[in-house]
Amino acid sequence: MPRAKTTKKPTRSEVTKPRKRETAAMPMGEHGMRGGHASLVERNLPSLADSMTFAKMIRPNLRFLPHIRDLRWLFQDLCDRKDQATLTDIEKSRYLCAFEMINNDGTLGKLVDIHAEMHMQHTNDRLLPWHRVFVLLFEEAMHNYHPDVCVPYWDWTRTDEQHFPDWLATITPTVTTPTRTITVTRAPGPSAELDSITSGVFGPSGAMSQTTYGDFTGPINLIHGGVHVWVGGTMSDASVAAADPVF
Ligand SMILES: [Cu+2]
Repeated sequence: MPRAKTTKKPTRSEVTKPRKRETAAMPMGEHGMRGGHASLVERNLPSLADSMTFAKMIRPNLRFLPHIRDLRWLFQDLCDRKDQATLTDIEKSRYLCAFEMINNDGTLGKLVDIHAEMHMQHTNDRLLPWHRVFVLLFEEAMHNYHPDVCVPYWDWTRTDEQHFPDWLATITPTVTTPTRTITVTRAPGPSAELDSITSGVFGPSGAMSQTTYGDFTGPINLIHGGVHVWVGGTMSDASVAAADPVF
């Protein structure tokens, strides 16, 4: 019996070809990508520059409106980075919606693969700046769908937040990257463990008592790794960790 015709997987060159075309067709700054980091987004996630969403479509048009100030809620320049425990139900649902959208359009998968690559971004001084740019790209991708969404922080040093965030507990997405499919799993540890990691932050020789960046990043790397391991499952493996929305 002849084998059923299967869809041919694109070769690497077929996958990378449109990237060149997109970059050439979309000069920096078009479609309302703002200022300096437009090129950064384009370079790393060219499909973002090429995609067109409602939020993006109205952004450049509204720039010329005299009452743009009344629309600040839609076009905030900087993110109001809130404690995840203080988010309203609307803020949580918008965040989850934007997360799902960038998962569906493939952007999240690309970011997960970038994080899995070797950029020397862990266990050294590059940890904080590298991940700051990574979160910026992640946030910019979500702004494609919800311009007012900001990545919140989880203050696991607070006694009342020393547990896995409730609103994310049931969110275990399957993320398809350009190279694999990842289904998020977790195995959070006991609260007391987060409390002991906290002593590395505020303790006598903890991260916050350091006075130079070099001295600060040493303990921060250990603390950061400790929380990844505490969450467990996907988060405890750097090659897949960024697929978990708690990341
Ligand atoms: Cu990382």
